[in-house]
Amino acid sequence: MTRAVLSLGSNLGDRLAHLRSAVAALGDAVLVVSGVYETPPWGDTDQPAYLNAVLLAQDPAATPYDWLERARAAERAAGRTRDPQRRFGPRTLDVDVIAVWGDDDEPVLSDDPELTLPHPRAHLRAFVLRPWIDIQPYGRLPGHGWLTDLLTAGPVAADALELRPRPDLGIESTA
Ligand code: PH2
Ligand code: MG
Ligand code: MG
Repeated sequence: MTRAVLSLGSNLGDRLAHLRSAVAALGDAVLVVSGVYETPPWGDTDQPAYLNAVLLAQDPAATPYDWLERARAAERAAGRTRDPQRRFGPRTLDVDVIAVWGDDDEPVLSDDPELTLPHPRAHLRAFVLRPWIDIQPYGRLPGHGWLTDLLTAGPVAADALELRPRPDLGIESTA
């Protein structure tokens, strides 16, 4: 059994529909979904604003690589194309595996470049931490500590002020 925190992002096309399609693609594995946030582009700033959210998923059989494969399948279904010249460029749907926990509730650690766990930049990204706190207020990012501490530290705190909650937009599955 594994549990996984996945982050969702979209800044091309019907952004809300893309986030919803990811929740639908993950189906019964989804335990809880955060609110949706409108977020300025981080890293490569010359691109449209994103909608971001985070979800917690659980599956009795999934390995960490199964979560990666499900994330990629959801991206493909949303018509994701990759520009090799622009690693952090605009995308219809980005689904990132942020952290995974095993049966024993211990975090999975991996330095495989294909699937680094926890995600190597999660602690720097207000657009991941803020929605994650929605669903796990006492959550910790393995290796980095409390989410609430990370969100209030240094440059992340400044970014957090730029996030706009969008309570008018929901992506929770109604099925
Ligand atoms: N994803 C990126 C690069 N920059 N900025 C925001 N606000 N949200 C994202 O999801 C995002 C980003 C690459 O994965
Ligand atoms: Mg990403
Ligand atoms: Mg990605």
